[in-house]
Amino acid sequence: HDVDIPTKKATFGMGCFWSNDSLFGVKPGVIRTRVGYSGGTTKNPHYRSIGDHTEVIELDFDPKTVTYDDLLEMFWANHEYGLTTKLKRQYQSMILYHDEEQRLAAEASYKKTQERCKEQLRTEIAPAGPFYPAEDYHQKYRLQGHKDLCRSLGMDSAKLQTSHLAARLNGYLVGMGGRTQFEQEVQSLGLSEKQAEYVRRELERNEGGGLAC
Ligand code: MHO
Repeated sequence: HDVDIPTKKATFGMGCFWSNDSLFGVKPGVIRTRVGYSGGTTKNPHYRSIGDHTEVIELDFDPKTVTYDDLLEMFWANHEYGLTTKLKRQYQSMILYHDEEQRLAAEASYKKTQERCKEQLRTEIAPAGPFYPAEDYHQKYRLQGHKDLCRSLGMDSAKLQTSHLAARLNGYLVGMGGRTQFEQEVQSLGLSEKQAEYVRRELERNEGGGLAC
């Protein structure tokens, strides 16, 4: 199951990338997600040798359904951006923009947020440079916890980064997105009745729960 429409990219550093993958993966208009390392200069970073990079999430979104401003709002509302404690470079709060329009929107949202905050923001805003996808086991981390489901869907390492269904399930399975949205799109996701029932059960079981990392 693939969604083939024109998309734009967005890249954010918001702490541990597992939970951000779930958060954005169920957002209407977000088509695909992948997690990785960016924002630094080290060549070929890995989780255990991240160098000066940061954990980031990269999204392909449909700008007709969700705007970059909507995504920025999610950015500010869903992470600890290091106001009072200095964060490790691995968890640096970061917006990596892909064009001039994104740069202006990012800077405006920073300014707006700073006006509400007493502390100096430390969020970094920089042009998107090389993005290094994280190891397979970090992609759709929450979905990968459901081994039988992954097997029945034929989730291989490519699909973990390119499948719209994978992005959605990675959120629904931890209770994000909500039952109403799930029912609205379950037909188009192409799940079997048995798979849909399984996801529904997990969604309900986890709804409203926190997203520990
Ligand atoms: N608590 C997790 C964070 C992982 S996140 C991908 C760990 O220590 O492995 O940074």
